[in-house]
Amino acid sequence: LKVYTKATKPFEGQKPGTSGLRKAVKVFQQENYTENFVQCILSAMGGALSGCTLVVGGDGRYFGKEAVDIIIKICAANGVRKVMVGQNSILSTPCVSCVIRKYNTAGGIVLTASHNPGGPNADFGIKFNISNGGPAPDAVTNKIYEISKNIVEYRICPEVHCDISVIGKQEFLVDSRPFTVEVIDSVVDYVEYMKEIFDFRAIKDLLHGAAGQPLKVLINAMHGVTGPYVRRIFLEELGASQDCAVNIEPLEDFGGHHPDPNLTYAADLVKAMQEGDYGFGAAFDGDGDRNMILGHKAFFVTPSDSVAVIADNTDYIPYFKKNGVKGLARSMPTGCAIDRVAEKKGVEVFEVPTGWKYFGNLMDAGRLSICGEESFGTGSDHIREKDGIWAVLAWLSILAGRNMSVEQVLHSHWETYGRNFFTRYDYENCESDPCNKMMSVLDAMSGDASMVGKQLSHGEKTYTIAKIDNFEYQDPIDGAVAKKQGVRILMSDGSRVVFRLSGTGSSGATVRMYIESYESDSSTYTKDAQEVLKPLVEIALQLSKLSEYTGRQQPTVIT
Ligand code: VG1
Ligand code: CO
Repeated sequence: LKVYTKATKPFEGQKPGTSGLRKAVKVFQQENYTENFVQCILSAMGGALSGCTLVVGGDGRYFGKEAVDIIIKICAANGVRKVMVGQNSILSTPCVSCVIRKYNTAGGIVLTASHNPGGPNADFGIKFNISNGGPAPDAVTNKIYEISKNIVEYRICPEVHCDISVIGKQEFLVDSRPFTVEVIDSVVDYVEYMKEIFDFRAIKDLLHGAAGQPLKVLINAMHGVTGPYVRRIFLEELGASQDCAVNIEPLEDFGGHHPDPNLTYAADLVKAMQEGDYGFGAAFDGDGDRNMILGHKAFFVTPSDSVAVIADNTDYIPYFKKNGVKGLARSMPTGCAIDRVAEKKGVEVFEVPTGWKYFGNLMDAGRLSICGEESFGTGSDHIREKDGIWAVLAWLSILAGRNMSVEQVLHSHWETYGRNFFTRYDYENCESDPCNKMMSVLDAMSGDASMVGKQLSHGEKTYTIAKIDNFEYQDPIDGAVAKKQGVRILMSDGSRVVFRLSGTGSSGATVRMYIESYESDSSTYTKDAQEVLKPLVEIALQLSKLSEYTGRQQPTVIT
């Protein structure tokens, strides 16, 4: 088959954000747009490209199959030896990470816009993962972006036609070199790995009530990619009844919803849990790396607590019993509950910028075992992505091991460590210019020494600013520096306010405001986080003049 070199022109803004390039489907459908970006990814691989194997798959959203077709043709023309692609293009983000590591490939391309809606009028995304299975670090994504600004041509082999619905190998000769496309089962490798990490027998006993009452679970895949994984693991392996799993058919538009597991967008799960028939509920995002955990009657586990609880209960997970727990970490805006666990256990704890790519080096260096983000991301060094199904299996292992309900586990955690109350306000799709202005005003504040010691009051509550900065991180392993990762206002009592702009939106600006406060008085533990944090929320809104800049009186989403 022949390779063609096609002339092209650069597109503006092919700059990967927090997690890949995310734009409207219509943007990706422009002539040469997707081709350009894929060529830039491959070109950025440099000497590692020729003869390599790449993994390709995605969350099943609209335009995914077209993108797989383009990627295969461009890989063939660029000297890639083999592409491993999920059947019908389906691979969850954690599964891509798992497959890259298992087969030692040079990396992978993930077709997803994660929690953003899908469909012809919604979003698409392309993300590159490196050979450790994790999202490409800034140095790589910057290189991709630089190449995209000057691209003049791409290489493509249009005659490579593959049927990605049939598992197995298809062989081609491209410019007289062999090229293989291997269509792989979307779930097998991942499921095998989960069975190594967890004690499936113990979880099965919990669900079937071997030691008392059976635990009824409700798993909502939100029509994202986790459906097939949920079916195989929960229905087939663990023998849960059919009504325990809902929305497990992946849909190209996720049924028209935001596939985002939080209290707003997973409202149907919350409602079903409130009715009280189920003891455990969970939902995942479009690409399967996020999770939300609920207890009986929709008792909400804030993700910052979830990761702390898992870190505190590793005795019930065979993987950690075998490998030990080396260190813990969270992203900067994430609540600090896990820091207290690290302190008690005498292990290192790291605070990194938002985005899973910042955890990878620490894991590769053997210094990090468990980490999480407030944005419903939880995971460990078993792979290099956050992992929704893993989080649910971890929780079920803990419930089985401790013979407690979700709520009891949380209360026991707070009794030991105190409670880090946490909330996040999202103002989605605001106008960019005023939001940038607000951030630059906050940035200026963060450099103003006179802010320190300033007292801020609302009602009965007064906070004193102990430190204010725009978060900067130096990677302890390779020394790379990430600047301006969000304005942090640290109060003298340990409470925190953080402002940053989202890096995953496809248009406009999304402002995120994160509020945290620590309480060690056990009479507060059962209080509603919104009530406890209200004064600090008001103070943060006043200080930032958020309503003036965004024109919004209310956030789009509160978690
Ligand atoms: C958001 C979250 C961040 C997460 C990222 C990717 O980024 O805040 O914690 O890592 O999404 O998650 P941002 O820049 O919009 O705040 V996923 O599941 O969308 O790949
Ligand atoms: Co995701």
